[in-house]
Amino acid sequence: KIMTRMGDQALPYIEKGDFVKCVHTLGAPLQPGEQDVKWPCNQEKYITHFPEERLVISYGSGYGGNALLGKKCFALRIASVMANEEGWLAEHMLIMGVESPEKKKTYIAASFPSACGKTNFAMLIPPKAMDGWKITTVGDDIAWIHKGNDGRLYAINPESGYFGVAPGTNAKTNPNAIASIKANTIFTNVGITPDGDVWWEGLTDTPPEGVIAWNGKPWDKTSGKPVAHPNARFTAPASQNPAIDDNWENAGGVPIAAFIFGGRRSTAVPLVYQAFNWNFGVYLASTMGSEMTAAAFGEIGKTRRDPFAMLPFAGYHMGDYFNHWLQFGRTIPNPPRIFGVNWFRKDENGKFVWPGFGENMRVLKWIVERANGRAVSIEGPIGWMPRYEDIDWKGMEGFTEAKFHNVMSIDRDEWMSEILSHEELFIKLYDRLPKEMLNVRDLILSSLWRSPEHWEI
Ligand code: TSX
Ligand code: MN
Repeated sequence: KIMTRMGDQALPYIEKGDFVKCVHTLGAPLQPGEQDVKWPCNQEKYITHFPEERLVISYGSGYGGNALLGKKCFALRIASVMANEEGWLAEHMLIMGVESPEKKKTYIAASFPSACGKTNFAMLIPPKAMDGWKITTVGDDIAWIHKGNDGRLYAINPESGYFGVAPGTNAKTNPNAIASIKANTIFTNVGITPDGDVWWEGLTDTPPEGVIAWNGKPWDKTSGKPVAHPNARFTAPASQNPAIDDNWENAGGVPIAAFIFGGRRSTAVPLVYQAFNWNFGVYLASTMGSEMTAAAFGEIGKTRRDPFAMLPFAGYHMGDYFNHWLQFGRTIPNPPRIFGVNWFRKDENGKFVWPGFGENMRVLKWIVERANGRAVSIEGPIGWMPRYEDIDWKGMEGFTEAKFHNVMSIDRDEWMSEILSHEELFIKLYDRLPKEMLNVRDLILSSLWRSPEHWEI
């Protein structure tokens, strides 16, 4: 009821038969004694999708992503198939409004793989020095995007709540999320304090005494084990977000001026760049990758390619999905601009160079100005890039031009390995890969060789 609009609003559609049938069961309960075996949940689970029948059957998992069938199962996997057939987009994207001091609002949709802080970004609070700039949230996870009669793209958030990762969420990293979970919220796999409150890693600087860990056992501080499961979640009504956008429930959607794609990359990918055009943007999003921070998806530190952050959520072949994006672009005369961002580049000592969080507003300001046809940029090897003086540094003068070069430089050797790694993705998708991907790859390689070996803005 928190995550989706249900009841009276849905009944007329169900009466018409115009709906996606979904059934979920946890399956057989654990037998006495089984709680203590290796797995804290059922080992046998089947999250099955039948796109042709518009049907989902989910068995054996209580995890929100597998049990809230309106979310990943319907709104992304089934909906992406419907979107491909019907000419729209169902995307793993947040939607935000960016309001300028002149009160002009620009809407942006952004896509990041897991562990990049998507919910934090969707609720960003600009730094004090950037007086007059304001971020409003339309959604933090899913966007359904269609063409408007005016040729622009309009996005809605099909959800009504936030199913966000709890660990790391606090009053500094995301004050709006903390405000959103003050009441009417379900917490899963978090720690519980003696007074019945919740706690997780990063919520406060020092853990309280006498906490029960996520697995129901008293937490031993010295064990090195976390109180909350690393994937512990809050489920909170979006209406409780102080930064909720006025149009967040507008069924017509909000007009999208730009798409942002980002990943967690310690090298190679610069802080921000703008794709030369729609096709370059589709390439950028298709080859998006993120370095693993948890063992869940493979080797820690290794870049995992996650095209459009849709790898686990596209309901059909990823090559056809790229082609759908390319075809979609052919039908819009003035498509949204496409940008790549990376908040996670590290210096030679392994330290993050960019402070991130609220300071990302400076990058957003440049993006918004570019999308609105203003702001200067330079033709870099992989896209348009801001010069130091094209970014608003008010209140952040300590971030020197040298540091800016450090997060913006493009190294030919690094990018040649990068392109080879794109190739590894492309050969997996060979039988359905659009020819544009290989053409754009060649054009990027060609401009890498047109630029100095270590290109600095
Ligand atoms: O959410 C993050 N964002 C986006 C915020 C709007 N995180 C957290 C990621 C885990 C989910 C970030 N972490 C971001 C970021 O922009 N950047 C970083 C990396 C970073 C971490 C800590 C610092 C700086 C950068 N701390 C200090 O500089 C003191
Ligand atoms: Mn998601």
